[in-house]
Amino acid sequence: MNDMTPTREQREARLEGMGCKRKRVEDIRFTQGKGNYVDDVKLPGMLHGDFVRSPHAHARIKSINTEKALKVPGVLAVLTAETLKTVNLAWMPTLAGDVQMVLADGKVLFQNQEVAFVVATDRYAADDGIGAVEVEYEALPPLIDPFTAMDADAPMLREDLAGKTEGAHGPRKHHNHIFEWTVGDRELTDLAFDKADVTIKEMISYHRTHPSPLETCQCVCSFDKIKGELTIWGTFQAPHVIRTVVALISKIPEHKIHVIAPDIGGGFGNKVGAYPGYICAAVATIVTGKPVKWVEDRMENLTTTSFARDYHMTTEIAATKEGKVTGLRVHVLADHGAFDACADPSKWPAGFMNIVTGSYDFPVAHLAVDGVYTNKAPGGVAYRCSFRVTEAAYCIERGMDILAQKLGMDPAELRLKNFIKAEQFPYHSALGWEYDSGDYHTAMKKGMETIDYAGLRREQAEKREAFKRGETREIMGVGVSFFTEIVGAGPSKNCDILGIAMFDSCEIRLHPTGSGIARVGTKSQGQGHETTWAQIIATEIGIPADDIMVEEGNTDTAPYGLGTYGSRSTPVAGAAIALAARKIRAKAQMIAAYLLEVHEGDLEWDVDGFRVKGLPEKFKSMKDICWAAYNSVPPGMEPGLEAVSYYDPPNMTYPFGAYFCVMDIDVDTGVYKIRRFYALDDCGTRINPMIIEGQVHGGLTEAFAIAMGQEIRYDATGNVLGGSFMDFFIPTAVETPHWETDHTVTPSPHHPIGAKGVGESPNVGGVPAFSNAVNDAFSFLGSTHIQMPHDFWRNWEAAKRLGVTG
Ligand code: MCN
Ligand code: CUM
Repeated sequence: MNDMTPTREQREARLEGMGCKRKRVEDIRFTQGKGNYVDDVKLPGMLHGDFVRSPHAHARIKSINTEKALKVPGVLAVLTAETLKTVNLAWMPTLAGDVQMVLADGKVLFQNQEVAFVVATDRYAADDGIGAVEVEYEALPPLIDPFTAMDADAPMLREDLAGKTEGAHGPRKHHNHIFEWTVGDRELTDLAFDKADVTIKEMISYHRTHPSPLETCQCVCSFDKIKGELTIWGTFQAPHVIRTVVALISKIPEHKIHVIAPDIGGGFGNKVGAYPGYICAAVATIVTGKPVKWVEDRMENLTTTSFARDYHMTTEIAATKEGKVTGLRVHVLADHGAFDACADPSKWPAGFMNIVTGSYDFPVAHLAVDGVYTNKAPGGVAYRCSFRVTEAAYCIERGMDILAQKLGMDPAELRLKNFIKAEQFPYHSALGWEYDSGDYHTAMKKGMETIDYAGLRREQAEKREAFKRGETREIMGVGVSFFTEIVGAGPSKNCDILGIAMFDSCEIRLHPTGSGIARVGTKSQGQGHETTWAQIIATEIGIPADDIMVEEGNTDTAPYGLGTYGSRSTPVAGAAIALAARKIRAKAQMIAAYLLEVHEGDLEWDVDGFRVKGLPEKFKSMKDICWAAYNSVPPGMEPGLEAVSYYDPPNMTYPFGAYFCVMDIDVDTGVYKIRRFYALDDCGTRINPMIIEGQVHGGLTEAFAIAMGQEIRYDATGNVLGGSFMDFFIPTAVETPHWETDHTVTPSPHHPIGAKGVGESPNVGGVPAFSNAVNDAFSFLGSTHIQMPHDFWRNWEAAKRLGVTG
């Protein structure tokens, strides 16, 4: 070795592998306006489609007259349910086992529902056409309040289900009932409550909100009549699933359907579902023989595609007087809107809501969820939710605070007392999960020390006294939130989408000169997969991350994967990537042994190549091996260096975190100031700390928005009140607090690289931290629970209700 030989550390650094704060490679094009989004797809002769939408929340359609619209210059076609019936596409299946109207068939069930699809030479002509379609409605009584959905005299929303007493998830109790889902032991739980020293009960609502990504949902469909092939560019979080669904409902053979998800401008769960726009654009291209583009506007996005939450959770906790929890009982009234279009794994009508025991050692628990129809837009699983883990975490974290208040205990102390202990992992929860790993006490204590929790509580006590003496009009709240997530759907034993097991996949192909391409079944919408997937490969096979191109989103080239949502990409595809890389390394080892004329077993892996044990100068780098793979492989071995891996995880991963929010609220104006927000996350092995931090910042900003203002509200007749950015709170840099991030590392024992997901954690843990801060501020005035969102007006209203302001 001479002086020029790089050190081991230099070789490792050059790889930019796992643990490196590698800069995001995709940002080079994003920050220069060079991304390639669906709306950038412009094909010769392309037409534009747009919807006639219902002004009513509930109405019968007496007639649709398209004659005048068809005379509008530029308008070529107007699709209605009647047209779609000729191709058997007036209704489509939902991922939740329900059916959904593509275009209104006989009646409309929510405001802005799709009624007709106008296809024209440009968007303006389509809009003129929309204005010329004549629809005659007969208004019906709307059902907006989910608490009245199952009243005896509630209007029947879904006439197509009239008389059906069985739904996709069991018996239906009422004509507006979708399913009842129960988990846990009811009898033992009731018994725990009978014997409890202390119990609490509170109706905790998680309001309706919307992920509102920067780019709305959109697609371009192009049918080639000669080849019989359909190409769809779309904002899809799960392109392969879309291809299979299109094949199943269109009868076009799956190999003749090409689905391409190009760059996506944020998804947040909004782009998982299948929407009427996709079906209509596909039908329209087949009917007209020309490519058809459909692009939602902001209002359409906010009011029709995939809302989030709308869970009303009656929460009860039983405990001993010393504060040991003994039972949890939760009933959820789930408002699904007009169709059950929740994008959950098939067997999970309420997602993973049964993680509601959270981070605590509940001996028994029972959860019951009733899903109901209302005259609101469908959806329900979106917005960094980990399949309803957001709701579950909010429920239990609010519940624990309310219990602490009743016991007169500190909320952090109550949590520490009830945490699952490090030695209890793998831990079997009362509601059926096996938590893979965790060290909650360490995380919580680290957080408490960092923010000087005890000092904050002392300050709060002093401020409360000062408030009582009339010396200040400000109240101070410390919000504590400790969450456990469940991400990585999922094991095929209990997770599928329309019967397809939720594995994920990676194909790596290395080129002779020592670079390569990795194709993965997931699809980034901003999470930085192009950067981080290459880092996993770099560490596993010693090729610099810069020399690995990552490609996702083209169903013709990527191996079949179930897509990106539920923070599943790292837990599932991340494992497939590592395992594909290990297959390559195994073959590379054989080639290296052949080149070095030793036995495979005589070699050891060393950063970026193989070395003969005990003979350090005998070394073959991965780059050398790539070249050799194309010209001098051992006799009998196939040339080339590539591998595919399909990974079916043995379990989910269970990331966790400790979040703290310090807030001051002026009782006379309701104006709050977030003094401090500290977020400690444990997502196991960290692939790229900078990307994780970015994910946490983004998720916390969304959590802040949801907890403190965002809401899709409806008036009593079903008019959407949060349908534009005038009414729907999108925080800017001005409102957004400063985020302090921290971490511990508790690897997943079953994941090849020990990594857990992180994308949704900040939203899951963030919302309860904000809400608990507000509630904690008001608690000394006798309040137990104030509903979100905690905007200035609601804070002021709470102060007024509690008699501390006029
Ligand atoms: N990561 C890491 N180390 C870990 C875990 C994750 O470095 N231990 C990195 C990953 O390599 C990846 C990113 O963090 O680059 C997120 O990974 P993961 O937690 O596996 O989540 P997914 O990639 O599956 O992303 C989905 C998740 C979801 S469900 C929503 S909703 C959400 C979120 O990601 N939508 C987003 N974050 C988003 N971020 C952006 N910019 N845009 C969205 O639409
Ligand atoms: Cu639930 S929002 Mo994300 O899973 O795409």
